[in-house]
Amino acid sequence: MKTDVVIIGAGPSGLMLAHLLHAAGVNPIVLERHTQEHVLSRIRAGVLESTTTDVLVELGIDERMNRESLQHDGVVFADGERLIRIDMAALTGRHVTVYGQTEVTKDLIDAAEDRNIHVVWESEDVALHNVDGVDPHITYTKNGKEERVDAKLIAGCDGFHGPSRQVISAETGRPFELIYPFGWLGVLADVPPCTEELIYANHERGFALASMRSMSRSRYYIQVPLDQTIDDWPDEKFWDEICTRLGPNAASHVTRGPSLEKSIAPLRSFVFEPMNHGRLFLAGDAAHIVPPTGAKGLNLAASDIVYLSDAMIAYFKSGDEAALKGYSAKALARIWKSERFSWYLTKLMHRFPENADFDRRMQLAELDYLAESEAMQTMLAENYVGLPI
Ligand code: RFL
Ligand code: PHB
Repeated sequence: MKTDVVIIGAGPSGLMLAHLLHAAGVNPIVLERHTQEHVLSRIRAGVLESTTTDVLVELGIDERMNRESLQHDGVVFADGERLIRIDMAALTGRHVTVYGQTEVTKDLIDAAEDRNIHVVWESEDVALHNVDGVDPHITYTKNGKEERVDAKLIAGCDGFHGPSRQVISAETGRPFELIYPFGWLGVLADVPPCTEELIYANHERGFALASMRSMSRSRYYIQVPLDQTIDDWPDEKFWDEICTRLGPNAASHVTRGPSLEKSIAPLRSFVFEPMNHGRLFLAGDAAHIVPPTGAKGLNLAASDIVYLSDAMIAYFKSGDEAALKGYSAKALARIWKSERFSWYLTKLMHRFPENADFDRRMQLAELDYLAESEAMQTMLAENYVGLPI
């Protein structure tokens, strides 16, 4: 097969890129290792910046999102007893949209079928060849048969563990990484949320987050040590802990119910520079990871794709190599700012095992300052709704 762009990975990055290219008359083929059902079974992000919703609106894939999503004008930070509300709408004139990554992905997959965008599900053993040579191509296996796709450009949208980043040698690319000494235990349950807006809580027992997918489906998280597993957290113990950490105000509104999903995710900050090599361009989790505090992962994937699709379309329309060359630097400028915000919020809200008592006093002083200072609230609101692209 021959195509303009081969995209590895049918997560949000790969699917958004495929749609934007297709809409501009550029031909993509998407290769995805898993089945559609598996891709849609992953419970991940829940908060969308306007950068992300704008892409869906531009593509005309916003009908269900407009109907089912929730608009949040504020976000709440808790320290023990106190709730500090940041009025994002008043401070920035903007809001965030609560609509799950699973729903975004489902809408993108359904629209890809309607628009005849070629997605090869269950493509195994994807391998990249000659990414900096004259005939870049991909090989993969489907139903036991080896296939080959020749493409002018390759997009590595294959997440943190995918093969794309691995073909960039240590002489050419450089990783920057920070691993945190805890993870997030997440629980999804069909119970009404305890609050209208998200609550990020700093408690002396550790971080907690009250989030939601709808007015009848809640998503809660707590910070846990890395040596624990979900077997350490039967439902009742989880509900007791989340109530303690959210504080009495929010806890009095928590509705308990059986967990639909329970998982532990490690926390990591990671950036790979540069985000391209030859004809290969990385986007989304393939190039960077943020800790989930601040909900930036999916939104960064969307902003990468805005930059990358513009550059690829300029290349196919007018042979413009400059836009392709500028992609990495342009994307990284925004990525590092989101990395900073996610790292900052993680440090402000979690209990770190070392020097815990002093750190907590610093955190409480900072939260106190946040409660009093409009300048500080504006910094937080501006970053939370998403920096301009
Ligand atoms: P994805 O979503 O990981 O998609 C990559 C796709 O590539 C496929 N793939 C391959 N395909 C073909 N051949 C191979 N060899 C392949 N290897 C991998 C994978 O099957 C997959 O379908 O990356 P993408 O598209 O860049 O999107 C990024 C977002 O998914 C990610 O940033 C967020 O979900 C991060 N994240 C969260 N972000 C938030 O903002 N809030 C959250 O609450 C939140 N929770 C999470 C998360 C990420 C998690 N991961 C990656 C483990 C929870 C988890 C568990
Ligand atoms: C979620 O709803 O899954 C969620 C919300 C906000 C975050 C992280 C995760 O910062």
